[in-house]
Amino acid sequence: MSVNGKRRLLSAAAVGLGALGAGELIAAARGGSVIDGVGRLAADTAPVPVVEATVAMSGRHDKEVTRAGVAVGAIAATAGIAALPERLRGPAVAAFGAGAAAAALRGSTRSTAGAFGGVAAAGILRAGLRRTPTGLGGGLLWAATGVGMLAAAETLVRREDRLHEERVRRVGPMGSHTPVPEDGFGTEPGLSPLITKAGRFYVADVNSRPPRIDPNQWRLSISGKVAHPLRLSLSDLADRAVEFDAVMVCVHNTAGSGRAGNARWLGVPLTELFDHAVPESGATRLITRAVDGYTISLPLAPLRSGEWPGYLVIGMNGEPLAPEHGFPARVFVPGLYGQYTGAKWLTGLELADETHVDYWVKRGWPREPMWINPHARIDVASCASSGSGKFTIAGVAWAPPQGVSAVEIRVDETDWTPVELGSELAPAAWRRWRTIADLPPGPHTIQARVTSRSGEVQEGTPRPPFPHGPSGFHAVTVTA
Ligand SMILES: Nc1nc2c(c(=O)[nH]1)N[C@H]1C(S)=C(S)[C@@H](COP(=O)(O)O)O[C@H]1N2
Ligand SMILES: [Mo]
Repeated sequence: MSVNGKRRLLSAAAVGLGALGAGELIAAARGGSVIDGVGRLAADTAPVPVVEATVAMSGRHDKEVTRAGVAVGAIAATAGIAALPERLRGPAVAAFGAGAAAAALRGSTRSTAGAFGGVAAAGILRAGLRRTPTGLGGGLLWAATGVGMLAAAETLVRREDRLHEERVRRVGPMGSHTPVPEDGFGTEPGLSPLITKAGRFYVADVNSRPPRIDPNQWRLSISGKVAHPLRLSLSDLADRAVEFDAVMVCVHNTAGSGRAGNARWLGVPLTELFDHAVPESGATRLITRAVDGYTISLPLAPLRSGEWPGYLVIGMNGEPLAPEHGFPARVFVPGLYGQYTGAKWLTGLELADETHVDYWVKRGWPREPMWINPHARIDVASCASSGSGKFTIAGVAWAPPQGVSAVEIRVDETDWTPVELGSELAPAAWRRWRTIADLPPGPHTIQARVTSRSGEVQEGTPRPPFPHGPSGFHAVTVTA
């Protein structure tokens, strides 16, 4: 490509950035986002291998990576449009704007503000491409304006998020605030606390940003095949809620990763809701529906009998659920992977037959809820006293709902040796463990494994999350 050609593409990309920034700011001023609409479209339609690769690559930053990917894609597409013959550019820009608007208007997350921003961005793009800046200065001005407007849009969104967080806090405490019992380990530098604070708890869902739900307007409907449909407010639910401790684990939590957290939850046992609503004979499935259009359905029989103790959760660690963790309510069945445990940001519970197909099941994930594979994570592997080969090895392990009966480590794939366990908060919660290993000089690989109270020993063969959940030992290397 000629130097001029390259410069033209760069200028066009700068115009693209400017137009995107303007569209995003216009959308944000009305409480929406062009980028988030396209990001959600990508999350809803990407083939499973693409989703899996994105999650694996971006770790806990999948939302940021998706947003950045959308922005880079839009800018690259602008350069592509500029390379088209003049007569095709107008239709291409129009198609681009229509696509962004359609993405914003899709499904239950539809946003007219996002659509408006998309159309505005296309208009600005068309005007900008007609007179693509030729000099360096013109291009830089477009780009700088674009970056500035993206930053301004982000500021607006953050302000709305803060206002929402305040509204959530005003709901008041959700839980007894009785101190969490000590497990005997105190605070070990680097070792996960017994309870994960909301701000440190992993966040996983299909949205770019958490939906904002007004607690005063919100009602939970219990409908479908029930004798007594119900509509319950947050305070109706709070009156019947109990506390329980449990670990929540994402099905994408591969060996040693951080997509797991342990919390003290406040929730209404689902059995109690069923007692009031009275499922009819044709009801075999509980569908949990959310404002983001996500659904998870669970078999009714084990939930109704209490064999699977499920909860309608409204509090986490003494507070209302944080917006990103599903405020005002979510369903949680301890022991099931997050993807199968129930939806955040609930709108309703529907009792139904077997015909409904869930969000991820449409994309090829197994239909039936999946139980969490027991896992031991190594948080700490550090020299206990300098100059010696003594290493503190410590971490957390879980095997919900049965609980952890043993954790072992092995050095360089030799024999497994048991470690000391902290006392158990609850069988469904994670349990901390620790040991001192005396290591000869040189590099060593340390692995950990857990055994559940039902005798299930953690599977060591590495396996990716799709389709049956990840397995494999967490391993760390140290040099003594
Ligand atoms: N409405 C809704 N609920 C959802 C999801 C979602 O995308 N939308 N993701 C599920 C997944 S995959 C997980 S792992 C858990 C994560 O809950 P957390 O973000 O509070 O950790 O929420 C589940 N509930
Ligand atoms: Mo997940």
